Amino acid sequence: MKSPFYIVETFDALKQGNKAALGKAITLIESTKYEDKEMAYALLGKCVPYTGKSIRIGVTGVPGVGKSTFIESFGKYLIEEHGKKVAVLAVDPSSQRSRGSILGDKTRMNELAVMPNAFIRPSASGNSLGGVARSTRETISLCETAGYDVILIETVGVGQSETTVKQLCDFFLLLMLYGAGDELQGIKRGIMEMADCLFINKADQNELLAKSAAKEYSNALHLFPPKENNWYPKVLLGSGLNARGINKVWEQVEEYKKTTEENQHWKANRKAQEQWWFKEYSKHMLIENITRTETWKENKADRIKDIEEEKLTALEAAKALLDSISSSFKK
Ligand SMILES: Nc1nc2c(ncn2[C@@H]2O[C@H](COP(=O)(O)OP(=O)(O)O)[C@@H](O)[C@H]2O)c(=O)[nH]1
Ligand SMILES: [Mg+2]
Repeated sequence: MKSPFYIVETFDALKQGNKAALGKAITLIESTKYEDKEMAYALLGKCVPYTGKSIRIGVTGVPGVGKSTFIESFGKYLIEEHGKKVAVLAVDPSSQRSRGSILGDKTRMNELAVMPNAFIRPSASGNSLGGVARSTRETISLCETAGYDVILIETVGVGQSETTVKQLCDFFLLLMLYGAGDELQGIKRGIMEMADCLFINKADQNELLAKSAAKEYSNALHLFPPKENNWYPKVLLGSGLNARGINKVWEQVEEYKKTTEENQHWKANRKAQEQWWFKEYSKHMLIENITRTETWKENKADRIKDIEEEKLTALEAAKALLDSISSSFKK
């Protein structure tokens, strides 16, 4: 049981940018224990006035494209050249199973990890993307309260995760590989359409090929309908490994912020995200609150037996289970 002063103490330490407190606070909001929830909500409530001030950048692309390497260089650049405080978070539910990519990410960000103005947190615990993304969103609030002004969110580019991660960030950066002839394959049209900037990575290996890929992608982007926010994504090329071209990426981020602040889209996007998360949270809370009741647990066990004994079909059993919950509400 945590002391009643826990929230106040943690919050004060957070505001002073204490990394150990930030780490502990994240562990609290990631906890799936019911008794930790109230504390987590209380802490997040205190953070509200201090959140929203950072730039949240999603970095996506297929495994091996060089996201972690890019983030290491980019993070160092932002700290050293722009005096930023940089937090790195990962949204990758698959890493929970192997634990491999957590270690991988850690070792690839060795230099960034030891910088006083950097904070790196690997993927949250949680067995679904929804769970990971929810706690990542709350982690962003905690990082902002601790004074981090650029948040980099690494995510694997495998389709479904992009849609959710898009709801976490202001700017979406897609890292791309190039190869002979198949430039437009391997990455889904929908993901390209969501990107605010494309970065052809590993240009240090074959500059010519990288350049021709950049041209092709650039042509492809022109075929997409113009975005509501009046932003035209650019295709850049460079090397995360050699920190080449990363300054251009930052220029794009700043220009994006300026453009969308002027046309009100920056705020509109954050507001739309707030609505999206409201739906996501309420759906989750509904499920969580109902499935932890005894009525649910008992009835569920009975219905499973009914299916096993071929008394009910799956659909009938599900309906009966829901009916039992509804009638318990009426009592
Ligand atoms: N030549 C070259 N190799 C790179 C570059 N960026 C990353 N790599 C290498 O590509 C591999 C995968 O990088 P990593 O950052 O872990 O990719 P991630 O899976 O997208 O996070 C590693 O062996 C890196 O050293 C780059 O800009 N140039
Ligand atoms: Mg990685």
